[in-house]
Amino acid sequence: MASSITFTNVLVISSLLVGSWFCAAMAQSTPPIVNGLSWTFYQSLCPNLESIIRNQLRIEFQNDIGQAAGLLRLHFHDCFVQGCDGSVLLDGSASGPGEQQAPPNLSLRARAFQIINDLRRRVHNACGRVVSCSDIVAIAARDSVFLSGGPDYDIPLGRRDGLSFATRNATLANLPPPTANTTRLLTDLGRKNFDATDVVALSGGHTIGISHCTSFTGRLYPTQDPTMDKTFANNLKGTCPTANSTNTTVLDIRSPNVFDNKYYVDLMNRQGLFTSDQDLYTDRRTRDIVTGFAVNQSLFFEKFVFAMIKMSQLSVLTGTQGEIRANCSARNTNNNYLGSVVDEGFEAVSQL
Ligand code: HEM
Ligand SMILES: *[C@@H]1O[C@H](CO)[C@@H](O)[C@H](O)[C@H]1NC(C)=O
Ligand SMILES: *[C@@H]1O[C@H](CO)[C@@H](O)[C@H](O)[C@H]1NC(C)=O
Ligand SMILES: *[C@@H]1O[C@H](CO)[C@@H](O)[C@H](O)[C@H]1NC(C)=O
Ligand SMILES: *[C@@H]1O[C@H](CO)[C@@H](O)[C@H](O)[C@H]1NC(C)=O
Ligand SMILES: *[C@@H]1O[C@H](CO)[C@@H](O)[C@H](O)[C@H]1NC(C)=O
Ligand SMILES: *[C@@H]1O[C@H](CO)[C@@H](O)[C@H](O)[C@H]1NC(C)=O
Ligand SMILES: CC(=O)N[C@H]1CO[C@H](CO)[C@@H](O)[C@@H]1O
Repeated sequence: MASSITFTNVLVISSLLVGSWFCAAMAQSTPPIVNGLSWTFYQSLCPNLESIIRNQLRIEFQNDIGQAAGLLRLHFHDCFVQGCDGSVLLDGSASGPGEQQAPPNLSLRARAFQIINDLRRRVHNACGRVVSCSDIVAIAARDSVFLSGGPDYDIPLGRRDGLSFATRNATLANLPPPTANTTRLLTDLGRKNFDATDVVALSGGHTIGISHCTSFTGRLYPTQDPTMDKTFANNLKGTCPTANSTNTTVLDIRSPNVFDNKYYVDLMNRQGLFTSDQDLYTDRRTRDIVTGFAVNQSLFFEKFVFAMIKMSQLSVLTGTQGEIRANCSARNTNNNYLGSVVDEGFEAVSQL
């Protein structure tokens, strides 16, 4: 695939500029790429990697489009805690509590983990054990955006899988809670080098997917958050009759399964679900950015792609760091590694 942002308006410009479009698009819309990652990393190692993943996800999403949201959130959690190193995938049950056992992770979808392992099996069957689980998560998140109606774009590849769990404390420290206000988001994400535009754009991930009642009933009980639209609040009380209800609701009431800019329209109508969402419109530092995205979807897509490529490179392992896991749920050293390779019919493995 060509290395450029390919949503409509940029695509038109790129195709006109032929020879020089690559640099033009890169300079405009792409954050710096860290050493060790590249746009063509698997070109010879696994040329069909991206089509294998996209084709399989098309099938998954025809069956359940909700999984797109699960995969997008998985990538966010992976990257924010200890870097995009696949550590969120490690099954903690055998080796003690990891990211999976920490509260913010409890609502990650079990099916998202299964889909990643299934994609890993397909990719490794085609190419051998050359593609990392962290790259598979990054590609799956990108495809989830596109297959839900969002922009298509390239991401740099070459991440390696981490060898260690993130601690419960590291998870809590790195994932802001839904009760966070804009000050907290700007501070927390600012430490990871995201600016206000990035923060508002990344929050637009909430244009798809669902939430459990407990993530927002603090805004309903015992007292109703006055910034919340009254009708919206009453409907939410129907969905969540008590603060501890186990029910779920959609994050974007206007178009819950479509990756579009309606999330920002929700915020302008005081129908954001979390404090962390709604306060982006209340706070003067981010309000105009919200409005800008609400009135111009192309602008949102452009800033979202920029911020996602940035997020997808947080503290990545590259080169000979880490490993390429044979099973996304476990470190290779915790596996009967040769056994699993023989089971899947490989003869040789190029990287250990
Ligand atoms: C900025 C701070 C963020 C906070 C405080 C936050 C918080 C949350 C919470 C509390 C949920 C619902 C969990 C539940 O109760 O089931 C959620 C869901 C979700 N978040 Fe975020 N999030 C943030 C940023 C992001 C980012 C950067 C992305 C991706 C770009 C993202 C994508 C999603 C998606 C897609 C869902 C729905 C998941 C599903 O349907 O399974 N979030 N988020
Ligand atoms: C984790 O955080 C808790 C509360 O902040 C603290 O008591 C505990 O010592 C921390 N654990 C580790 C391993 O840092
Ligand atoms: C934002 O939240 C922080 C705690 O994270 C709090 O100290 C601060 O007062 C809040 N700011 C506003 C304007 O509510
Ligand atoms: C869950 O939410 C739906 C839709 O709002 C509502 O009809 C249903 O009664 C709720 N279920 C429970 C157990 O509260
Ligand atoms: C949920 O909250 C209600 C009151 O708000 C309480 O009566 C009930 O015991 C709680 N249930 C659980 C499982 O905590
Ligand atoms: C919307 O944003 C795009 C992308 O930045 C920009 O090219 C376009 O001029 C904007 N449209 C309007 C009507 O402002
Ligand atoms: C992958 O690792 C997990 C965690 O150790 C284990 O439960 C699972 O059976 C493994 N899967 C395969 C196919 O070996
Ligand atoms: C409680 C819960 O949903 N935990 C999830 C955390 O991650 C594991 C990964 O194996 C999922 O299976 C769980 O569903």
